[in-house]
Amino acid sequence: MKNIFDAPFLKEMESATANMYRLGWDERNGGNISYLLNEEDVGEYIYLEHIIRKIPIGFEAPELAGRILIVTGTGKYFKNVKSDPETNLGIIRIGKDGSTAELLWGWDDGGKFTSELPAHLMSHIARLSVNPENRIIMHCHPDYTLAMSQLHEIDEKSFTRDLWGQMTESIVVFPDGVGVLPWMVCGNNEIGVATANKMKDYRLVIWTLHGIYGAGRNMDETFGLIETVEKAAKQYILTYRLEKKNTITDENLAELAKAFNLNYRKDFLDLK
Ligand code: 2HA
Ligand code: ZN
Repeated sequence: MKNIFDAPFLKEMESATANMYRLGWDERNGGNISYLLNEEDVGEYIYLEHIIRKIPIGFEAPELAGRILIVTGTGKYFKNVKSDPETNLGIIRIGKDGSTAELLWGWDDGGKFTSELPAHLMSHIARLSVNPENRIIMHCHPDYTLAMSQLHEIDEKSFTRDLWGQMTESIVVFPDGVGVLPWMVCGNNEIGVATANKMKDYRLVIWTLHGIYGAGRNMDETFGLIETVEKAAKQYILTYRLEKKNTITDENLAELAKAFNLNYRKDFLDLK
């Protein structure tokens, strides 16, 4: 067996949580990440037949039965993951029944997975149905995205258009736009279903007055999506209600889409 503390997937979780904390996206126990792993990769580091504990998930995810994920823990702080991954993270396998998490490693203080596991698993199922290569679901509370969600109407077309309009890179990074949910109670199946429904069309979903969900094939892609939305939201806030001398027009966005061969949400632009 190789040393789990050298596992690339563990290092990716450590650096993602450390970076997110450093950027102020994950105060206290805010935020959560789940990462679908390949059985062969995990099997090099832990015995897959050794189940430490079985933890009820609270809903059924038969689509993910047998799948293994590394997940942040409930009540755990992102700032502490790097110095103590075994307490703050867990590796779980979804049991054959689809409603039990088999703990294979981690949460050595008796802890368990994030309270947002329903939203994560349902989002994985939704994203996998669109892109079988999707492996990451990431949630956090970035400042400017949160501030923008206080000021902006809850409308996917205008929210996306306003993010795209802040800077040239936006439409290039997220041509599929952002989904937006109204304020909801978090941590339950209802918000999980609502998030997963949006995830069928978007890799990014804003939770109004709470934060953002991102999905991607790997950690960099997912992190980069959220980072780019947050940067655009920062521009929105920095220039809010100020007189703008220069703007990106719908025609400019269409030019960008052509130049970068983007498969973008054409219905989000009003082209003449
Ligand atoms: O895990 O961010 O949404 C803490 C949260 C809940
Ligand atoms: Zn949250």
